[in-house]
Amino acid sequence: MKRIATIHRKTNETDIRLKLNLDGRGKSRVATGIRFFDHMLDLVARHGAFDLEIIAKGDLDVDQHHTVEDVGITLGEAVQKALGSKRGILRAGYFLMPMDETLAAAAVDLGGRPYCVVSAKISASHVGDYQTELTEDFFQGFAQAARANVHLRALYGRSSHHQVEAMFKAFARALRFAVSRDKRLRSVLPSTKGLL
Ligand SMILES: [Mn+2]
Repeated sequence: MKRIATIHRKTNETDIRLKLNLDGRGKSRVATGIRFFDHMLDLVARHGAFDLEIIAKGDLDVDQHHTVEDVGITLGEAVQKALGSKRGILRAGYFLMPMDETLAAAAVDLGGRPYCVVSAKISASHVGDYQTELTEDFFQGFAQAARANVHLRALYGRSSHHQVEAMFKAFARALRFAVSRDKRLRSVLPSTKGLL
């Protein structure tokens, strides 16, 4: 069964079209109107080995908040949809991602409990054209919609660009593990509760 999802999410603030293949080759086509954010989403596809298409039209004349948060929500919805029953997946994953002087950690659990913690002290208010603080809003949106635990931390670093980027890369690689399938566990639900 192909683990793909196509989502069109439209509100008064944003209009987002997203296609996801969890078993892709890292190909992406992303246009959100925020160049640095496009760069981060391209990374999510490449480091997660997903195929990802996102066309987002948001009210950037207000600010970037709605667009970034809603892309997070839409990506979370797509992961949830593409995973289906979640039978046979590893369910949880973590990654420690260095980027030059920066180190970031990510842990993801697709166990059905939405919760997000982002811990980073980033000095720049903007990286390129992107409002740095929205990184947390993106991952909050993702965690709620994917019903996932997402914990992210920039442990240290100098460059704000590197800190944000290392967190996105760590997240993508942690998620890549969490959605991976183990043939041996093909029909097994990775929970003793019997529901995910
Ligand atoms: Mn970069």
